[in-house]
Amino acid sequence: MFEKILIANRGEIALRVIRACREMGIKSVAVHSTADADAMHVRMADESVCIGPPAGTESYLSMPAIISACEITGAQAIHPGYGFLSENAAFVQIVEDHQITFIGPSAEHIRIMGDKITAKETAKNLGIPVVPGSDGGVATLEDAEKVSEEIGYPVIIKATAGGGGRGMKLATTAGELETAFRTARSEAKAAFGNDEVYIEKYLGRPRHIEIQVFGDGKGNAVHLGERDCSLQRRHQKVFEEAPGPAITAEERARIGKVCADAVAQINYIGAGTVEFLYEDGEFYFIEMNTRLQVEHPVTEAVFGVDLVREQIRVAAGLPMEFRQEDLEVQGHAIEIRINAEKLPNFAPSPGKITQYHAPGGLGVRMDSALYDGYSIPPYYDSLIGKLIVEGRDRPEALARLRRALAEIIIDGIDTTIPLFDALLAEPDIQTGDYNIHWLEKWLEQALE
Ligand code: MV4
Repeated sequence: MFEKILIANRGEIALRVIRACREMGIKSVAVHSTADADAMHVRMADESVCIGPPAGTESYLSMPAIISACEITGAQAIHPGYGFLSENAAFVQIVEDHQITFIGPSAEHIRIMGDKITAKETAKNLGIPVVPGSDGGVATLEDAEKVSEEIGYPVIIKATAGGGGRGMKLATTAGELETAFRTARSEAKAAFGNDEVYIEKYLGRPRHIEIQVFGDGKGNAVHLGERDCSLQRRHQKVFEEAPGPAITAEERARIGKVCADAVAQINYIGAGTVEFLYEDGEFYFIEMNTRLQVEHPVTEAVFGVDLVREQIRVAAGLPMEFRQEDLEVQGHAIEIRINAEKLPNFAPSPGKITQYHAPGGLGVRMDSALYDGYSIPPYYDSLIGKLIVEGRDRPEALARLRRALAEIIIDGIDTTIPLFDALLAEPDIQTGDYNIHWLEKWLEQALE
């Protein structure tokens, strides 16, 4: 096992990894920008190294600075968290060239899944159901017309180098195809330096359902059910839950096995998430994320596992601590993302926290790097906390969420907490009757 791990991240996810390290008797090294000298992850780690100025590009994204920090401190492995360098194949290669272990998948698997066409083709070949569409890239308007006629309108045009909703264009009818195709290509070129696009049948009112998978890199893999992450604003998740309110135990077992078998076939190592659109009882693969996700705690809650501990174990060459037959959903968990943002426009709201009080009690987990007197710097993501609640069933989890929200105190800045008080009063949220468009539609009238 590693003696020392460097965490190439900040905020709540850095704390999450430091906590797993401490429980495993592993020393932790925090890295930080000059803006984060007083951050909680620096205080909580065993050691820390300043790696650059405030801008993420010059600190948390600086590969030489992070490799140097490993060499200076003698850290044998790097945990990337999410975001920053977590899905950067070139970084994984450089880490390995320095005889340091990257706690995550191989550079090759990250590369495959980072290219959305290769990802979809790979998924299809591994037996995962995909959205009907073009086989690979579509280079000409004629090809775009041909594919679209075959699959039927509406169609969606997506950038190969995109993902997470960036660079998508909808064509509802044949008349809209030319403009959509040309716009998608030029926007993809401008945003990603790659104008390749592909076409899919557009699904009108799906849910976003993602399957948590985990591999040992030696041909063994399990699934840990699904999360419903349909409640999103501008492709940012806001509220996530496990299990999905619309998914049956039979569906979970079936699609879960398909995903676990797929990643086992490629000797996938560590945590991964297979993303689907789910409509009328069918799953359609859209993307795979090769990292630990922000919303992993809801899966941890209902399966009773520590995903970060398992990531560290398999990276060290040890077996997973669970087998598929031991993994059963128990109860219900919900996560809400608390951002330092001012409603109704979600404008960033950094600044000094004059008072912080975390909620507690049965079934409540608050993952946050806040503390009294902390100043949230303006340079990074606005996520400042994740409140995760669990109950024996969905109504109990919802009741606990309402109760925990009433306990939280975050003073000195604006947060998205009031959004959740309003959201929890909605009958559709109480029954779980929502899809990927529900939140944006609701926001149009709820927060004027
Ligand atoms: C789609 C779609 C409808 N049909 N693909 C957006 C993010 C990216 N991961 C995939 N996205 C979508 N792909 C087809 N064929 C609708 C979306 C989409 C969406 C997906 C998940 C969660 C929120 C969303 C919001 C708008 C559009």
